[in-house]
Amino acid sequence: MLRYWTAGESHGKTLIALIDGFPAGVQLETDSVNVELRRRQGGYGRGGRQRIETDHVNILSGIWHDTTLGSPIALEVPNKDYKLERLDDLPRPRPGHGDLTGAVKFLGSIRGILERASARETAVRVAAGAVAKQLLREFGITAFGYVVELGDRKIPPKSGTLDQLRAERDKSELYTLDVSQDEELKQYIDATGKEGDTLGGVVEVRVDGVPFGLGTHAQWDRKLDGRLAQAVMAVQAIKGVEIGLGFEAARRPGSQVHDPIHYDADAALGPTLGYTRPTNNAGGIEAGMTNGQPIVIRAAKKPISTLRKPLDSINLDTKKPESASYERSDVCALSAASVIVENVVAFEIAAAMVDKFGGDSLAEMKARWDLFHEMARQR
Ligand code: EPS
Repeated sequence: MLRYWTAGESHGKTLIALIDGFPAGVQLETDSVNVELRRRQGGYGRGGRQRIETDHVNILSGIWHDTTLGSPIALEVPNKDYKLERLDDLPRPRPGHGDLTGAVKFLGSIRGILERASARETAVRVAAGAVAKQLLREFGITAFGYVVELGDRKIPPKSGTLDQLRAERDKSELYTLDVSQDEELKQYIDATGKEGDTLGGVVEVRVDGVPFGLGTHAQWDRKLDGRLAQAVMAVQAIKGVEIGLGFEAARRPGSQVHDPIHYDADAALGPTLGYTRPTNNAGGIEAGMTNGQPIVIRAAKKPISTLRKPLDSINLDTKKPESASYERSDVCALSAASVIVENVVAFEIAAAMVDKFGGDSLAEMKARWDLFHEMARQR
């Protein structure tokens, strides 16, 4: 079973991820993890913290000569802005954050909640996902995330090869698939920031090269769509998750939702095993199992909860009405969310791969992958 936990506070010494159940024999490149970490720090609309940090990973255990051992992998992303002991508590809970509920639930301070609830923690989730991607790469599986809506603006994904789309996204300061909209979107973010307000949006992740049969219909907590939804919903500020058509499927008759099944012997060596589908409204998952089509998953991110023009709140000590506290924050962290969701999705796909093909070593996984494909093509 491949899984991970994280530890660390936003202004504590360091962020930690502990990955357990990662197969032996995978070459790990630190640089590929660092590229993802720097992408997470980018995107237009970020605040002051990203000018302080230059995120990088230290791999503390689980490798020898840059190759995984099958033992737990501890990852660290240190915080340059380490100042927790010098920070005061916040008196007035900020609506939308965990400030009020956390302070009451844990009978403690707001600071003690916000430091852990902060989206800073996603740095180390991205690091864990970037390690998982290096296992997926061995099987030709890629996860690719981009922004499709920003506030009330839509930036529909374009068609093209994965390389073309990646090149377009990497040109865009917003991580969309249409760089020509950047200037207008930047002005929208600037205008919103000037008002003391913030913006959210929708990100989409596409996973290509996924084999048949990850996840299972047989038990609810091993259905892959459920696992993906949990991982994505658990990203800070995510309020909705859709797979394939998602909510739109509820508005159409069945004939315009379900993907017809065809067979094309020429495609039998690819992920579809030849069972081609003219549409992919299911987003690559039927009955909790992958069907050889790309997985398509979207996440709705609410606007950042810290507002420079604060909402009504109370003073938690006096209970008297006061405006919410303000701490340095971002106007829009949607581009970062596309990187985070891409990486948490990658981790879940890697976990499902380990479930299906065994997790002791890469060599054994590859042998079982080959055997399964050979048997499945004869089914
Ligand atoms: C973040 C770091 C944080 C925030 C942001 C995300 O750093 P600081 O609090 O020092 O400015 O900028 O967190 C939030 C917006 C949030 O709501 O938690 C990061 O590295 O992503």
